[in-house]
Amino acid sequence: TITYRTENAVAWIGLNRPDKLNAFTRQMNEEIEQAIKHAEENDAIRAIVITGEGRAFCAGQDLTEVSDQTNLGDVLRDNYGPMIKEIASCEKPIIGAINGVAAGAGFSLALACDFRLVSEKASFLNAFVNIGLIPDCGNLYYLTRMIGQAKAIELSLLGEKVSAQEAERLGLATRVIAMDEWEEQVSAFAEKVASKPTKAIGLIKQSIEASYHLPFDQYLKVEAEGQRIAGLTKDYAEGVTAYLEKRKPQFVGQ
Ligand code: LHQ
Repeated sequence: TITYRTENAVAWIGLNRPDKLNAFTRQMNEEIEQAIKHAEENDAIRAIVITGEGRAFCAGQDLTEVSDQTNLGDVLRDNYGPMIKEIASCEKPIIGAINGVAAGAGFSLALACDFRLVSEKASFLNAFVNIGLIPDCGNLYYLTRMIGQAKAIELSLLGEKVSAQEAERLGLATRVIAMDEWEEQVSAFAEKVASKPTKAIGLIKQSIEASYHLPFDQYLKVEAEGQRIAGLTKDYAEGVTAYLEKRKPQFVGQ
């Protein structure tokens, strides 16, 4: 239900149920989790792209797989939890290449990424309320932080489509990309991110996350520990040397 390929230092994960707008099945949840794990374990990979095959990014849970008898709490805990936690704890940068509509848990998946490159024909839909459910998979955790409570409430309670342009105004989109430049620009962005000091990126992500739930003095301890680790990397040594030699650094991700 997904495609996986690597090119240079980038792992490409494609959600691959195009005739169902890449709606999630349990199998797809598991395959995404495994693919992220696989990319994380491969030292040669320094950026991960998640995108959708066909016209959609992801329409959320496949609604033909769940009924009103299904315990949705268990579905979240068992099917989605491991996938979302894998993404949230991933030390490598994850780029959501939002090629088309991202609805329900597909919207949540987009929010869990570090960047959202948004096609001009894409849209976001917090669809849950339209079927009597609440946003899940960390959706409100991310959304309130990204766009503030007022807009998060608006999107979640009204359940209306947000266009790519509106997403950019709200701060949801890293950038909006014209359709005729889509593949080239997404690749160029992914390659750029992959050329950065990968260990520092992982530590920056951890620090941002820690900042939300630690008192300041404890946050400073996390920061000092992160900087200790960053200071031991080859990329730090290269960064300083390149600066002093007035040349561009060649980071290796170690
Ligand atoms: C679909 C779906 C879909 C199945 C389109 N399922 N077939 C929920 C429960 C359990 C626990 C965990 O948490 C969750 C998380 C969730 O994600 S709940 C929210 C689930 N998602 C939705 O409610 C969104 C439903 N879909 C839509 O609102 C629309 O399809 C969107 C806005 C995504 C796209 O609209 P259109 O571009 O007009 O396409 P379409 O509606 O014509 O869909 C094309 C086909 O895909 C169609 O099948 P068909 O056989 O008629 O061609 C749809 O039935 C199918 N499809 N989403 N979630």
